[in-house]
Amino acid sequence: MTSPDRPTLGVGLIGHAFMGAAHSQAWRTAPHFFDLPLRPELTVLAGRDAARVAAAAGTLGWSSTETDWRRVVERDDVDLVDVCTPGDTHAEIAVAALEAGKHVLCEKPLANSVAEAEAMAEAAAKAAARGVRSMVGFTYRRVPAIGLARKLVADGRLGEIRHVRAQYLQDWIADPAAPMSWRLEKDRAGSGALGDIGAHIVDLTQYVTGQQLTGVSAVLETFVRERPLPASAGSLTGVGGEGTGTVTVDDAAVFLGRFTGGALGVFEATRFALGRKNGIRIEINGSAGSLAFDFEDMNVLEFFDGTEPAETAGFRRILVTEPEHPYVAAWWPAGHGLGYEHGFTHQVVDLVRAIAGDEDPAPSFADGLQVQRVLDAVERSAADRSTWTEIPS
Ligand code: SOE
Repeated sequence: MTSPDRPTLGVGLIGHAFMGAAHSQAWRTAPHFFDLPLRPELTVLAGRDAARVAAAAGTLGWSSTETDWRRVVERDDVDLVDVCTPGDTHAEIAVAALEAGKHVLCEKPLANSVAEAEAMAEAAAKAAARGVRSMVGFTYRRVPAIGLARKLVADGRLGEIRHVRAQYLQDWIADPAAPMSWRLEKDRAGSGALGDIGAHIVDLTQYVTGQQLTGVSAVLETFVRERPLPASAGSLTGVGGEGTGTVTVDDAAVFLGRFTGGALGVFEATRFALGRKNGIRIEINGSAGSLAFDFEDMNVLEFFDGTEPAETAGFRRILVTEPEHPYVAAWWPAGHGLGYEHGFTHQVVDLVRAIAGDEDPAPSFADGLQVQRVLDAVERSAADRSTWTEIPS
């Protein structure tokens, strides 16, 4: 619990759809469960439609609203700008906020292109020299089982990493009648399954292994090219609009990669895996052990210790709900488990502590840029039908 006499951190959130709601609950909840050095205040929520943003502010707990994000960046009672808009606006908002001296949390992927991400990373580096901090929202890093996986690798429990297998599986557009959304428009989202969910498994595998991808070979596919327009903008499900729209992004991305430490990676990101709702599956095989994670069973990490006698060795199901596990002590008694929203809460906790401690939070905009370079290499490899595409460092 954060003491009421801690200095405040005025937050301005831009965007109030799915991610805006997830971030709102994190800003609301974090100070109640964690002892934070600054007390976040839900100062202002921004959205383009006055009636919709007012309704969202009431539901999500924000004290005021704006219909122009520029007003949020200008306001003296805002210390931090949280960017939860589609990717085509990330660079403009984040750079303006950093230049105005506001800390920034920006949803992933960092940008829609490498050029935008470079500008953002440059603005972040300049701002950091003035004590202004920035972070990109690769939220799943903050799942306790992922934190434990990273620790096991860093402690050498897996030995030398040989194989990295990663899938991000959803099915929300497997039905050709599922409506258009901004996530299916290249101009707004940058890419499809690749940037929306593939970016997460690129970040997660690099985070857990402590290694970076050096090159890729990829294929992308768009299975359904025309879709009905939605009843309302931003709706992921409700059809009912007039006519159809053209899908201009990939529906699925599959690629091979090689990591700095020599490990081989196999990646699959798709929204067409019928029955898989939010399956983030990661399996890593090293010379001394293996581990496996599936977000659909997110409180569990499977670990195989190759040093155990063959007679009794086997994958062990670790219930990652002990107070010794990352973040867990702040929540419930052992065995009671955490959910999707906790990753967002932990993200806020780490960001606020970094700001107060005058440290650069991770993942930084530079980390976001590096992931953007991987996504770009995947797109170039798929477009060229080339065998191998290097990722510039
Ligand atoms: C949609 O595919 C989405 O909301 C992603 O954009 C998020 O990053 C992921 O957490 C859940 O799925």
